[in-house]
Amino acid sequence: TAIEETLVLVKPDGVARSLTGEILRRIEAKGYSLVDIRLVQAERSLLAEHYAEHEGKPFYEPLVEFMESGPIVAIRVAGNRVIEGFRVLAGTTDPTTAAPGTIRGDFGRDWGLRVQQNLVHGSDSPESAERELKLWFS
Ligand code: DAT
Ligand code: MG
Repeated sequence: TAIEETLVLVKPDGVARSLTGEILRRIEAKGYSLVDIRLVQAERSLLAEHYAEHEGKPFYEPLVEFMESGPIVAIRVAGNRVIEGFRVLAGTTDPTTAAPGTIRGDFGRDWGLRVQQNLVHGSDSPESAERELKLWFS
């Protein structure tokens, strides 16, 4: 086994739609552990660091504005290969085609209308997880 930690964010759309409990339920049902959790109104500086890899892309500005638009639930999650495993639970980036049974596939709404609004974030690698956990929990 390889016990890892990852950063999960319930984005403002997930919080506003009262899906936090459902998302936590899926994380716990999979056998992962909640290590820490907080409700955050994210500052632009935090979001700029969090999404540094996307700076300059056409969707960057709307993405950051959306992430500033309301509270986010940040969760430190631990488990065996949880970094990859949570991304499987989340489903692909575009909810329009995310598989049924995934968070984005079951609850995400048409991406064409609300490009950034795909309910959750999960770190994509051990390096990202370490960097992002420091940003959101320090
Ligand atoms: P993920 O969140 O699946 O890791 P990502 O890191 O590539 O995806 O992008 C971060 C967020 O930016 C994503 O959750 C939604 C938005 N996004 C990504 N690609 C996009 C695109 N081509 N058009 C609009 N928004 C996009
Ligand atoms: Mg990403």
